[in-house]
Parts: sequence; C-alpha cells; structure tokens
Amino acid sequence: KTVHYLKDYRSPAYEVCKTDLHFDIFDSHTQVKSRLVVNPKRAGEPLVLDGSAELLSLKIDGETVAYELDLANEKLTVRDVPSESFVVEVETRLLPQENKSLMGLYESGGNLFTQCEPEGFRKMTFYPDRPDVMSKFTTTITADKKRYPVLLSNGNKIDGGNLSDGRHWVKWVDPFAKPSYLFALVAGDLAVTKDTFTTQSGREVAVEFYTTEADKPKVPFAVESLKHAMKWDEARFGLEYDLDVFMVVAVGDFNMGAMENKGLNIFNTKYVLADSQTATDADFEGIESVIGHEYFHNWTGNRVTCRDWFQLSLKEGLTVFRDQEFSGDRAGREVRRIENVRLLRQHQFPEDAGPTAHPVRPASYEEMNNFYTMTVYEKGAEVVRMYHTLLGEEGFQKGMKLYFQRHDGQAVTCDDFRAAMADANGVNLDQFALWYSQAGTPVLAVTGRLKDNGDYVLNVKQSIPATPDMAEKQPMMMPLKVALLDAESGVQTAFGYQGAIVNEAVLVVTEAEQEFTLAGVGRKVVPSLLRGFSAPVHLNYPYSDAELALLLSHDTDAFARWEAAQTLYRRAVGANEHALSQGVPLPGHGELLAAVGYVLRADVNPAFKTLLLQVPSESELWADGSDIDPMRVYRAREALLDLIAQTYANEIAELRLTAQDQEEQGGGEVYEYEPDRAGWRVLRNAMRALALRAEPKTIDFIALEYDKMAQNMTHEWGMLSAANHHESGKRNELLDKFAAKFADDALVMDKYFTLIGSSRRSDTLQQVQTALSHLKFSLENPNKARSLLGAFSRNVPHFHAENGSGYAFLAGKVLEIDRFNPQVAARLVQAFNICNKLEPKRRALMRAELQGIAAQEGLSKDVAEIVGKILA
Ligand code: B3K
Ligand code: ZN
Repeated sequence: KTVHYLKDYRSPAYEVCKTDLHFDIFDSHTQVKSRLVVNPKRAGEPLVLDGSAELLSLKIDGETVAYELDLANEKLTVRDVPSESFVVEVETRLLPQENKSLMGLYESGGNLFTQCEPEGFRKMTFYPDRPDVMSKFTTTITADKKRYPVLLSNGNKIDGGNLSDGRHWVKWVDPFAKPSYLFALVAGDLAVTKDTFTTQSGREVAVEFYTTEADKPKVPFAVESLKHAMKWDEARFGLEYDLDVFMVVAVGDFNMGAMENKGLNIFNTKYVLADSQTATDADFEGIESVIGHEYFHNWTGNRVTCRDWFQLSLKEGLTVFRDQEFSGDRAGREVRRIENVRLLRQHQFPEDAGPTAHPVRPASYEEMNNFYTMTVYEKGAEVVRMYHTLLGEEGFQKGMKLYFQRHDGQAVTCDDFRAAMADANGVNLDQFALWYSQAGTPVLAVTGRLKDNGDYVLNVKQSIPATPDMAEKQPMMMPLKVALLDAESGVQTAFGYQGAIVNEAVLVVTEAEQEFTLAGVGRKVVPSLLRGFSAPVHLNYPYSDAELALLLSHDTDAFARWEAAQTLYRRAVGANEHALSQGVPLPGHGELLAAVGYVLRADVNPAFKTLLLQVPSESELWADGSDIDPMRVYRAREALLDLIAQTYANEIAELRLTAQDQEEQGGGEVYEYEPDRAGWRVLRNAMRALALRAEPKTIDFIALEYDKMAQNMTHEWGMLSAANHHESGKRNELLDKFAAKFADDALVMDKYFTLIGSSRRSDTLQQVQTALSHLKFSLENPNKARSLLGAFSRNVPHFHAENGSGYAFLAGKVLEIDRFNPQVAARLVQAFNICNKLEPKRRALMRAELQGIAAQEGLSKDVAEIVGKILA
C-alpha cells in the first residue's frame, strides 16, 4: 500500500501553462487528445504524469518518447525531457459506458458527465493531476448532434459548428487558470432553464440549468437559490461572479452532493430538483445550502485553491462556513446554528473519537476520497467560525480581503489562510495552528465560584483525548463565549471584563488550566457557557438539574438554551440505561418532565421548539462510550420518548392542532416552501410522531387522513415517517401506496427506500432484502444505495441485531459495491467504525465481518484503508 504524507510535499517540477483538450465522443468509446505546454521549474528531473486511462500515444515536441508506466501507482515517467518549454501530446481511449465508479468520464441516463475531484482527471488522460498545477484550459468536443445536442465545458463557449456524418463540435475557453480537478465536461440531450443575474458592478451573467426535459418544472427553486447566493456573496463578502455564464447540470448518478467545477457545476439531482409534491421543506433547505456552497467555491476553492489535498479544509471548511452563514441569513440564524451543531455532534464527534480520527488537515492518506469527511468539512467550518468569533465580523472580513489580495490565482495552504487572518488584524495566531494538526474533540472542564469581593471566577481546564495518530496533545487556543444569569431571576447580569462592563464576553482559552475573573458580580449566578457553540468541544460544568432548567427557560442565547435541554435528556437516558443494566424500574424523571412541559408551553418559534424537544440520537449518546450495548442505549432512549409522549399526550395533541392552524393561516390552500411555515410543519410532524408513539391506534387516523393530507411531500413524509415503525399491515399499505404513486420519480423513490431501511419493524431486514430487487432499486445508483443501505446502517435495533445478521448483511453489500464503486463502499463500511467500542459479543461479530472484508481479493484501497484502521 502507498501512503501519502504531508511532510513529503514537494512543489511540482513542471508547470503546465496551457492545456488543450479534444474529446471525440462515439457510441462505443471516447477518444481524448491533450496538448500541454509544459515549463520546467526544476529541469533535469523526470516528468511524472498521473494517469490510468488506456494510452494510445505519447509525444514530446512531436516525437514519440520512451516512458515507464507504473500501473499500480498510476504514474507515467519520462526520464529524458527538454530542459526548456516543450509540448506534450497524449492520446487516450475511454469507455464511459462501463465506468461505474462515477469518477472520470461516465455515462448516466444516456448522457456523459465528468467528476474529477480529487483524482478523477487522471482516469481520462495523463497529466500532473495535482491541485498546485494550475493551467488555462481550452476544450473542444465533437459528438453526434442528435444524441448529444448539448456539449458543455468550463468557461465561455467561443465557437462551434457542424461536421459531416451528423456530428457537431464546440469549443470552450476558460480564461482562469485552474487545477485539473476543476475540469468538467457534459455531453447529452438536456433541456435548459435560462435566467440572468446582474452583478453589483452591472455585468449581466447568463444562468443556465441543464436537466431532462421532464424535470424542467422542478428547477425554478434552485435557480432562485443561486441568484440569492450570488447576491449574498456580493453583500456579505464583496465577491462578484467572474465569467459570463454560470451553468448547473443535474445528474441522477453522482457520488456526492455536487461539484464546483469552474463555471460548470455538476449536481446530484437531489440538490437541484424540487417542487412541493416531491420535496420536503428540508429538501428545499438542502438545495438552497448546496447551491450556495458550490457557488461560494468560485472564490473559496477555485480562484484560491489548495496547494495539496492535505489542505482540503482550506476550501471546504471555509466554504461550509460561508454556506452556513448564507442559510442562517435566509432562514433563521439561531435554528440553523443549532442544526449545524447537531450534525457535528451526530457525525463528526464520533469520527473524531473513532479509528478514522484525523486532524482538520490530515497528515497522511492512502485514498484521498476517504478524506471528504465531517472533520474536514464540519469541524473545518467550526475552525473558520472560531476566527470569526475571535476577530469579529470586521476583523474576519479584513482577513478575507488580505487572503484574496495575497493569493488570488494561487494554490495555497491552511497556514496561508491563518497568516492572512493574523496579519490583517495584527494578532498572533500561532497557537491556533494546532486546530489543523491535532485530532480529537477537546474537553473543557469548567467550574465557577463567587469570591468574597464579589468577583466571579471561572476555572477552565482543557484536555484533548488521544487519537490513533497522536497520543500527547498540546493545549489549544479557543474562544469561550460566556454570560452570567442571576441564579434567582434568570436575568442576564453585567460584569467587568478587561476594563469594560459587559453582558457577554469571549474568553480566549490558551492554557491547560486557566482562571478568568468576571468582576463585580456580587450575587449568586449561573454561568451560560460556550454560547453559540463558540468552539467545537465537549463542555462539562457541574450544573444541577435546577440550574439547567433555569438556563433552558431564561438564557438569551438559543444554543445555550437548547444545550441545557440536551444535557437534561442525556442525563435522563443515562439514568434509564443504568436502571436497565441493574434490572430495576426506570426513574420517574420529574425534573426533566417539568422542563419538557415548559418547552411545550413556551412561546418560542416552532422550529426552535421542535429542536428543544429532540432527544440526542444514539450515536451522540454513545460517542465517548466503551463496551457499548447498542440495544440498551436504544431502549433507554425509546423509554424516555415513550414517557414524554404519554405524559403529555394532551398537550401534544393540542400543539399538533395549533401547528396545523398556524401553518394554514400562513398561506391558506397554497403550499409553498417558506421558512416560517416550514417551522410550523416541522413541529406538526414531530407532534404527529409523538402522538402515534403514545397511541398506536392513531395509525387509523393517519391512514384516513393520508389522501387528503398527501398534497405536499412535507406532510406526506411526516405521516409516513411517523407510521413507518408500526407493526400493522396498515403501514405496509401506506408505503405501497406511496411507492406506486411515485414509481417514476427517482428522488421520491429514494425516500421510499429510506423508510424501508430505517423502520424499527421486526421484519425490516427481510423488507430491505426484498427491496434490493425492487424494479426501481439499483445498487449502482449511489442515491439508492445510500437510501436503503445507509439508512439500514443507522438503524440501531436492526444493524446491531444480537445475532450479527445486520453486520453480515452490510458487509456483503459493501463487498458487492466495492467491485464497481469503491467510494460508495468506503462510505458504507464506516458504519463499522464503532466496532472497538462495542460490548465483547458484538465486537467479535463485527470484527469477523471486517476480517472477511479485509481478506477479499481485489479490495479497493478506499475500503482497505478504512477497514485497516478499524482493525489496527
Ligand atoms: N468539492 C466537492 C467534493 C468532491 C468529493 C470527491 N470525493 C463538493 C463540495 O464539497 O463542494
Ligand atoms: Zn465544498
């Protein structure tokens, strides 16, 4: 196996000043000719090109030359090359119809698409396929005009025409130098939805969305989202779009959400197509944020790109931060912030505490595709947010400005970004660099005491757990945002800090142990800590349940209020787990139920109320556990939900009706995605699920209501996901009806398969197996595989079935998928990351499956890397 290390980085020996590509598309194959103008930076060194395509010819300055081909490492080496600028010509032959990895050039629905990031370009031609080689590209495409009327690539279309035999050609020129991973090509029979956007400087940009003809009615929301994003980036960051055309193409077979290729974004249909019949409010929100994300990459990723793949978070963390801010401004900053934190805790915290833990800037990798992780993206975004919290909006914008001034058109590092932030603000951020090199979620242990002189002292201890890559860690620099609430009234209390009287302060934690004095407090207070989730850490403070209830009802910071409720839930589930393990009756949870009662009555916005009522998921609850019995955690959590549902059955029913009234008042009969009404709908769906939990008979009511209510997908999804766990035949009837109604809508069928995979019904594994041969299911389609198998791998009672049937099933599918799509297989196999934290019996069952996978001949390096880390 080959491991790549950050410490081995060397700048390229050869740069490519110009790249001319020529794609000739035929029914049986595609021929690629490339012509590169190459400049030696260190003449005398061999020229090394990356490539795995079928090589037809290689010439330098018009002459065939000797080369060595290392197939295992996909490298072509020419030892003897001119010492001054020369021309490399490469001819390759591709079979896109047979490419099921969905990297490089591949076919989907009869059309051709590319995916190059990170190392897919080398599947098409031989090239220095690394992000620090930036070149100006021109692309000529020829193809049959009937079959492929639309031929797209990056930049501006400058020419085209007809050829003999019914073929045609087009030529695209991208005026901006870019690395090969941002190259894209699309060829096919696609319909276009056109619009325009006028930039703040008055330039008109053509906006074009390419989909199938049938999907055109589902495009307008995405187009509007793009225009909002373009405007927002000008207003908040002063960044304007730079080409004459911005194209988005939707494709049904895609390994991830979307790709920011210069001027030609390629999107999973899931993040483009929506109407109220087929998309939930959450889908609409997803589209807005992914459209924003890819668009924002044009500056943070494309204009300034990464020097090497270890720096991936330079563009991804920053761009996630930007899309989070965009979504927050569009639809409820506080609620969105809490959703970001939930995502981080549910998926990134477990990653950071598991066998694949890695820093935001990984130090090594076997397969780069395995590092498009929650850590690089979501923790990376938290790291960017910490600069923002430390420097303030103005300071942060100064830093961004300097970053672009220094690095526009360059491929740079996370250190360059940090230097721009530090230099623009005249501050020292050297210690902050540790966020990029140390993995693991830091733990802050905080205590507070009132001194006789009336000062309040916070003692903060930080520790960073060992991770497989590093045992000993150094204390990091992080912002800890705090306020104080009067212990009696809950009113926010002013204090003196750094010479000013304030209501809130950002304490800058830098030491392993540190004390902060908040002066002149003079009364009993409850500290409100880590406000807004000011750092991606675990925070422990010895709050009493009563103090948490005070924070929940009085804190002015939405995150802190929500966190108080989360802590109460965590304690309650923990107490249930303890009782279950001792075989004693479950506790009555008086304090918690009082808090829930308060939330049900509280006058807060409905989306926030729904979040306050959400009990942490199992993966969050066991993130730092050991010897985990998944079923015990699951039962402890379910029991708490049952208790809440039963105790407040009346209030829940009432709230369900209020939500319904409010939603209908918001827009009468007309249904349209709109954040305020979406808030009422999310509350209504949550209440629906609790009501059904308390009273299983109400499935009759859902069945009765179904046709009337199924006018839009948010309602339909709410009903189905509530009814999905029901053991009765009614549930099956509802799902059958749903599948029949949407048989021809691939994205809605994904929802159907998600329901099958996530049901708690006793026959779920059997239903999942049956679904594999459903006419509308295909293992080769990543959305389908993720819907059914991904949902199953998160289905605690079935995936963790005591007899190991869930593990065996998933392992089998991982191997099957790995033969054609390693990237999707490597995602799925990460369900086994929890292996070594499980109780011994399940650990042994899981290890046996992992060993079986590891022993498989021809296993991809994607899956091998993950499995190797778990078994290490
Ligand atoms: N940059 C792409 C991700 C590419 C993933 C390759 N496995 C999408 C994004 O983050 O915007
Ligand atoms: Zn991205």
